[in-house]
Amino acid sequence: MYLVIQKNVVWMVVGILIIMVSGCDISDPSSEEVNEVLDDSYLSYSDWKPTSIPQQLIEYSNISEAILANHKANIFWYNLDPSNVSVSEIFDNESNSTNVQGLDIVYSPRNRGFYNTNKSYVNSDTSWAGVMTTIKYDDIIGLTEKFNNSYLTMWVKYQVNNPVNYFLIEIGKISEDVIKNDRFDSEDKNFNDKLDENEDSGIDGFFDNDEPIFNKTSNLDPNNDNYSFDDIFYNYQRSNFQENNGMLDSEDINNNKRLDKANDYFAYEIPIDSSQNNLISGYGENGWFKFKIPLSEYSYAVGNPSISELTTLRFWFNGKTEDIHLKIAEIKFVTE
Ligand SMILES: [Ca+2]
Ligand SMILES: [Ca+2]
Ligand SMILES: [Ca+2]
Ligand SMILES: [Ca+2]
Repeated sequence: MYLVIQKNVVWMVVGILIIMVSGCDISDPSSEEVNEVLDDSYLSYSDWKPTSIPQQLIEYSNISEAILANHKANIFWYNLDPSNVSVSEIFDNESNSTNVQGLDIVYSPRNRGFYNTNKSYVNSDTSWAGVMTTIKYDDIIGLTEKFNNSYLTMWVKYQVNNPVNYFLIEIGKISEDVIKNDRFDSEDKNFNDKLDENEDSGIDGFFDNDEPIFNKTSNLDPNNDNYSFDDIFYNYQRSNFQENNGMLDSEDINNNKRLDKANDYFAYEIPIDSSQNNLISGYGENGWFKFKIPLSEYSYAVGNPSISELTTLRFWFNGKTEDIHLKIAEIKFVTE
């Protein structure tokens, strides 16, 4: 069992009972939504960034932050090129020729995550990894007044069948301190918002030679942050790594020029099972289904979240499972 899940199984049961009592309407959306044009907000891979260590993992595991950094597994995310999900694939409607840019997210716990310096990492029950993005203010206008009728909806398809697991979705204020040191780590040494020569080091600020415990035969990339992408086999495992990726990277994902360290958020445990799952509101074709997550029915809260400060959205995964691969065609906040 996974640590976070065990501690919160009571909440899950309560949550499921609430959903059962309130009645869960699983309908076939394909008849009513055939002409739907999917929203492509939040689907560009470049909007998603590495995440800080989830606060509840620190609290429940009784493992220090420094050690949990060594338990970070790999996660990678990408857009296949070009726009590769056709709306007709989901709704079985050949007349709808719209395409959207599907976002693939893969939790790969057998592999060591970036900025995890533990060369002898192996996957364990306390392996973890996640991604986060900033929530656009315009997308949640009106949500505060109608929080009880607000939802996060997502069109999802699993690329690997791995039904006996959960993942976490979190909404609120989430720490940007990815390299956990209470300092703002950035490649932008001279604060000019440009990637200058000798800045593309990864947010650790070191190129390989200067990373601690560098060894030119046995440890070429101690901080495990070197970007690579294999465009022959389309291996994306290291495509979000930051040293020599040609992009200016920093911990500041909301672009307010400082490190936000607060952790005040709502957490939702999402069962991966796509057949017996109260958070699924409908099914499309070809394995697609729609999550509809009631925002007021969170599994638990971390810190003191406020519905008027929903600034960050995080997905994270936990445990030593097989790879979990989500393909997402829409992420949307909805108020009814
Ligand atoms: Ca930091
Ligand atoms: Ca970079
Ligand atoms: Ca580096
Ligand atoms: Ca490196």
